Amino acid sequence: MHREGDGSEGLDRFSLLVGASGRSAPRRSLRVGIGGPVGSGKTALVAALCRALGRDLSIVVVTNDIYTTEDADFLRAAGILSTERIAAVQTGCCPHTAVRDDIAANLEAVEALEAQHVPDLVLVESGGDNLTLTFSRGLVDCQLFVIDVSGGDKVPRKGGPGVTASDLLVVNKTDLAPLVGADLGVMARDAARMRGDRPVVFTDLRADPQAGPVTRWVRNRLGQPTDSMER
Ligand SMILES: Nc1nc2c(ncn2[C@@H]2O[C@H](COP(=O)(O)OP(=O)(O)O)[C@@H](O)[C@H]2O)c(=O)[nH]1
Ligand SMILES: [Mg+2]
Repeated sequence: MHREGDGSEGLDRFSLLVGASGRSAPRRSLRVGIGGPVGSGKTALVAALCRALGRDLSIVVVTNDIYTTEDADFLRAAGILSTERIAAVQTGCCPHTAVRDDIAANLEAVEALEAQHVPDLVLVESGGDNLTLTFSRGLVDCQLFVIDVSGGDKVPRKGGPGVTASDLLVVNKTDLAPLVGADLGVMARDAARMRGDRPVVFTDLRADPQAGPVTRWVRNRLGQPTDSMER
């Protein structure tokens, strides 16, 4: 991984990763879970992160769909990442189960990609679900929760662990706010009330296909400087 500084931030993350995985063998990747309701923009965000970070980081992606491999197929067709870096898990059950409770299929997919590609960054997209989805810390190191404005500005104050406890809350499709009468100020205020100090970013992936605020957050988690080209 390309990293500046004296390396201490990398060492911190390294030991954290060993602790988080509970495995004896160290790994160098940062595993990021991406959850949120169906259609909020999770796959679009995965594509944006690959677009923004794929030039100087090694990235692999695991998608989860309940009955299909649609998200993996979309990402492969988009050509942002080589196809062998994308694996699809077909959960056949509630998305929670596959990323929180019985994580065996996801862990197997992640570890196979890690063994083959030695990535810096592993993105695990959950199947779309309601506001209660969370990832097991045995599967990922941190998790993003993606909601969008199209259901109106009430979603952040509805709470649920995705909104309150995720490491980063992403409020996507801000371009649609005027069309549905969603007040972004209300969403920001409610999100801050529900989340305390945990960060919230607003994105319009149509206008910003590199998801600048999310890319900077991920770089920060990787211990990389964030004043680069995504700004
Ligand atoms: N207008 C608008 N559409 C978006 C944005 N982000 C994603 N979309 C669209 O929303 C739809 C669902 O996105 P997708 O990433 O598949 O959602 P997922 O089910 O959460 O993975 C797709 O048609 C995307 O092109 C955005 O910021 N603005
Ligand atoms: Mg998706």
